[in-house]
Amino acid sequence: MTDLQGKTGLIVGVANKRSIAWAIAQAAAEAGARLAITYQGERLEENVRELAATLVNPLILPCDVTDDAQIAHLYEAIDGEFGGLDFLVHGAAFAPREELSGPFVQTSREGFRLSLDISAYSLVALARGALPLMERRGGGSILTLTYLGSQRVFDNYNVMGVAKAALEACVRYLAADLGPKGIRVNAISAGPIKTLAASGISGFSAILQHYRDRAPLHRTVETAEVADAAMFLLGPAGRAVTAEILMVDGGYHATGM
Ligand code: NAD
Ligand code: 0WE
Repeated sequence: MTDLQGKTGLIVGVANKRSIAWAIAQAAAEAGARLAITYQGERLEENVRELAATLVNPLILPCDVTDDAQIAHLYEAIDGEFGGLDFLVHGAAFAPREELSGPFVQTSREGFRLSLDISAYSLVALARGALPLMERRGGGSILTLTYLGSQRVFDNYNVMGVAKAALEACVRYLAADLGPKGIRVNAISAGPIKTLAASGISGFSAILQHYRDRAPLHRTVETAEVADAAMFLLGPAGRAVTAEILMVDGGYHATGM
């Protein structure tokens, strides 16, 4: 099992118990890490506080990733409490609902801007904030979550696919930048999972069924399985791995006809 004893981590992207970031938080806590967990606005605060109550001594803080002041305050609080940071898990993504149906060519300028701000740029902003805290620890590990829609066209994924392509490029550029400081930057590309971010996506059940039919493992993946892969990338076993997009999708990505 991964040993994160004595390590501290920041988890961004927990909305509820089905969140991929929550599964990663649970696995990291199980491995002995002390965690700071953020919530996006008061709407989700109660949810996150209830979940975090099951952890040992968590730090719970607000963070809307579009707000530089909140990011600055977040790292001040973590610095004050932990005095450093060993890992960051980024699981924030958003596109306006109207951009996730219909033709991609109709993507609005504002929808495009907001989607890339929240889903891609936020990794850069959060990595920059983490940098001094991780440097003090002699290195660190940064992990984000992506989807194959970055490389292939999936109906209705639309501007999120463009945002995930940008996010994956950010992983490579950040990895090159931060590697000399001992900071690794990776992504897990997960297969589809019925989380809050998937709810209300018309035809999501059909996407899940398509993966069951086509993926080499003939099943979908679970958040706990994504978390197991995350433990590899966050922990000592992943120490030589950076700039990597690790597919955790039952092998779906390898299929053709
Ligand atoms: P989720 O809804 O539980 O998580 C998405 C999170 O993004 C939420 O916690 C939400 O609060 C946060 N977020 C949105 N806008 C934000 C903002 N302005 N500031 C801060 N946080 C904000 O759903 P999930 O499926 O666990 O998604 C986590 C990540 O995994 C996302 O990057 C998603 O794209 C990715 N992913 C999901 C799937 C899937 O099928 N569910 C597959 C592959 C990758
Ligand atoms: O990254 C995602 C979903 C991200 C997402 C979801 C929503 C729904 C609610 C971003 N923004 C929003 N905005 C909302 O208003 N996934 C990988 C899951 C997903 O979403 C899809 C998919 C898959 C897979 C949307 C269309 C087609 C396929």
